[in-house]
Amino acid sequence: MKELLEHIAYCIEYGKINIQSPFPPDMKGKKGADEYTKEALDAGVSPHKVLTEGLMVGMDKVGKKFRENKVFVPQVLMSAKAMNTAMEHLMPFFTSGDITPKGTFIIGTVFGDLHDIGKNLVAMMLKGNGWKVIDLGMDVAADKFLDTLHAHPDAVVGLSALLTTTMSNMQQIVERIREEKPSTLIAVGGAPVTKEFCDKIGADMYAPDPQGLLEELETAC
Ligand code: B1M
Repeated sequence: MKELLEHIAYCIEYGKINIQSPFPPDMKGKKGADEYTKEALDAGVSPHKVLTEGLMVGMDKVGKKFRENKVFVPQVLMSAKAMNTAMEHLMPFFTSGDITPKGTFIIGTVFGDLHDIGKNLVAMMLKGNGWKVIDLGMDVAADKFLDTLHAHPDAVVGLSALLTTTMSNMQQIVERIREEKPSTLIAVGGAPVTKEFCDKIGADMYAPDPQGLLEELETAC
């Protein structure tokens, strides 16, 4: 089991998506994050373990190398693709049997920001906990959040940002929502975001991770 988790982390770290993927060249023809994730789940490894002790471990390593300029955007993109592909296998395990949704949650990564792995994870966990999730993707403008909100007036809005430079775009979106639909509950999150920042821009909830967000929603809704 430990070996499978190590394989998963390694495939994320080096951006090996699946057996067909020719990247990285020295892993050509070998299994990737796709196959190892499926194998681990089939072998009874818990989805939570696959996520935290396999996928996230690999992504943490990429993050450190990226910061130190030891890998560059194309390699990180391959890691992201491998991570998103592997996460597809986790989805059914996080899907609850609830028929009546707890509410509607509109989520997106704010405009200017192309990081979607964390946002996808949050969306997956919310779905698994009985929320109807409308995922607007990444690089999402205020207008798109508002159009969707007008179509789903009782929805909670969740904004994700991974860059210190795009955090300020959260503020613009919050301001627009407050102008047009002041009673909307707004949650913010993403690595550089803090509770202080949340309060400063007038959002309602901050959570460092999906579990924290679920707890905040439990209290607020
Ligand atoms: Co980028 N990147 N990146 N990157 N990237 C970071 C974020 C960075 C910290 C790397 C570094 O320098 N160490 C750095 C940001 C520095 C800063 O602003 N302080 C950075 C940079 C600089 C950049 C570029 C500017 C690089 C360049 O072009 N020179 C560029 C910007 C592009 C853009 O967005 N306009 C860029 C590009 C990219 C890629 C496209 C190559 C790729 C993204 C691919 C994709 O997402 N599809 C990428 C990646 C993968 C990363 C790192 C390596 C990993 C991010 C990630 O997915 N983490 C990252 C370094 C790192 O984080 N160690 C880095 C895993 C994910 C599960 O965690 O997203 O934090 P996270 O989500 C968590 C929580 O934050 C929380 O829950 C999730 C699960 O626990 N959460 C929420 C997230 N959203 C939430 C919303 C909520 C609640 C909780 O409520 C609504």
